[in-house]
Formats: sequence, structure tokens, C-alpha cells
Amino acid sequence: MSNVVRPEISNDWLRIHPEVQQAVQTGRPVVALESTLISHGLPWPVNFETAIAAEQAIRECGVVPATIAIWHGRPTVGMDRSMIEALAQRNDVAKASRRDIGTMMALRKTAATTVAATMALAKAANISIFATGGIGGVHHAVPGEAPSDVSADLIDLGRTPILVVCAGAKNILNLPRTLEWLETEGVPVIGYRTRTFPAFYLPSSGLPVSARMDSAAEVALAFAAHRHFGGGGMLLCRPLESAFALTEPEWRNAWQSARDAAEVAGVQGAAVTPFLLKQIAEHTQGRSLAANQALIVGNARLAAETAIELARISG
Ligand code: PSU
Ligand code: MN
Repeated sequence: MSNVVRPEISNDWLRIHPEVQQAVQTGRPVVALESTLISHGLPWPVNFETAIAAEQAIRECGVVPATIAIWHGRPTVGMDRSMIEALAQRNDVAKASRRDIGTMMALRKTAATTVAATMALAKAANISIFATGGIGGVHHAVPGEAPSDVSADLIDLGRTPILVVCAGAKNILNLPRTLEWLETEGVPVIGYRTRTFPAFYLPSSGLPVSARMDSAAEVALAFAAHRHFGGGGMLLCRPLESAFALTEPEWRNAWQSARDAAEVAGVQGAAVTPFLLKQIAEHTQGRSLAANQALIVGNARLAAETAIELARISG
């Protein structure tokens, strides 16, 4: 571990929690957490419980958690419990992706950050790992048209040197195209103890990852080297334990109904993912919520283990 004290970077445009700031400055491991899953991915009170459980899992590894969001127009790295509770409970929290950070600041809005926006803010705070549930990706096309809704997550993964721990992506997305896009962007897709890309509620999509790794130490080395040679983001994909996973038919039925409902309601753009998630929770009688919670907490723990290894290498 390094004794070099890095300069303080908290300023008017970026508020960093003192505990996080101190850990970053002294080279101690920190894991950031995304907040869109709190405000738009899960319903109250499961969202609050999950956010707190994820922070707790990170602390149990001796690592400092830093939940990231935009609070009254101020990008904030390391939210306290009452802020997390507000993000979970209020229904006026915006969803900020990469393009929205400056806008939310100027308009003094409170916003949850997507993977893309969280990457930008984590980088600004010198944090190199964060945990989430699933990443955004390429949505299915309208029949007869080329897919046009592509998440900014994929672009930011290509250009921001952050390790993102996730359970893959939901197969509400076009997963083969999402993986192709990640390849084009130069993003390594590492399967943690698996050769296939996980599909969030399902432990496997059947699609191959770019490499399998079995230990946090291997992952940390791969990421440090990737970054050293000018690489951007890297994905570490951890499959959900089978005890919590949905079955294939359970998933297929829920997805079918959710898609039909979305078509009837005519939802578009940033509202698509939250709408589908809500529908899927209803159609699985909450089993998707238990799965979602388990995978987020598990990802947070793996991120913490990897952050410890990375701090060793970078030290
Ligand atoms: N996938 C989920 N749950 C989520 C998200 C994705 O299963 O809550 C969120 C993440 O924050 C991700 C964002 O970064 O949605 C992607 O949104 P969009 O497709 O609008 O870029
Ligand atoms: Mn989109």
C-alpha cells in the first residue's frame, strides 16, 4: 500500500465524503456504487434495503463504499444513509446518464446516475472500481428496423478506465449485439468462474465472454495491465447463484408480458428500462426482486475483494 498522499480533489463541483476522500488519498480500497438501480431499478423499500446491504457487504471486506448520485445539483461521491433513503423513497429523482451531468448541475436537480454517469464521477474522484446490477446495452429493434436505442453505458465503458462488476445484462436487451458493441469499444468482458455472459436473472445467456477468470487477483492484474496500455473500462461478470435465479420459462413468460405492456403503453427512451423492470417484478410475484437484490449484494462483495487486490498492485 502506498504512503503517497494524493491531492484533495473535492471542490464545489464534486462533493466527496470525507471517509472516501481519506481512503482514496491514502491508497486504501474504495468501491463505488451506482444509484439508478436505487431510484429507478427497484421499488421501495427493497431498493433502500439493497443499497444499504451492498454498502454493508463492502464494509465487511474492510473496504470503503461510495454510493454516487447528483444531490441538489452537486455530484456526490459517498452518500450518507439519509441521502440514500431519499433517493430510494422520493419519486421526483431524475435519471442521469453521461449527457445529463452538467444539465442536472445547472438546473440543481437531484438525480440517480446510470453506469455511464457513475463511471465519469468515479473517475473524477479517483475511484477505479464500481459495482452495479446490470449494464445498459443495445435494445431490441422495432421489427423491420435496425436497433437504434443503444445505452451510453457501452460508449463510456469504452473510454473510461473503470472496472465495472455486474451480473451481465438483462435479456430484455439484444445481448449478442451488446457483446459485439463491447468488443468494438475494446472492453474486456471477464466471466467470474464462468465462460458465458450472465443474463442478470439467469446465470447464463449461453454467449461466450472474452475470458474466464477464477480469482480476484487475476482480475486485478488484468485490469491494471489493460489500463496501463491505454485501455478504458473492463467488465467483470458474476453469475447469480442458482438458488435465486429465475427459471427459463418463468423468465420468458414475464418478459413476454412486459414487452407487450411496453408496446401498449408506448414507452420510449430512458423510461424503457424502468418500465420493463416493474412489469417483470409483477409477473414473477417479486421473485425477480429477490434475485436482483442477491446479485447486487454479491457483485458489491466481489468488487470489494477485487479492490483489495488492485490496491495491492497499485500500491
Ligand atoms: N439494467 C438493469 N437495471 C437498471 C439499469 C440497467 O437491470 O437499473 C440501469 C443502469 O443504471 C444502467 C441504465 O446504467 O439503467 C441504462 O439506462 P439506458 O439504457 O437508458 O442507458
Ligand atoms: Mn436508451
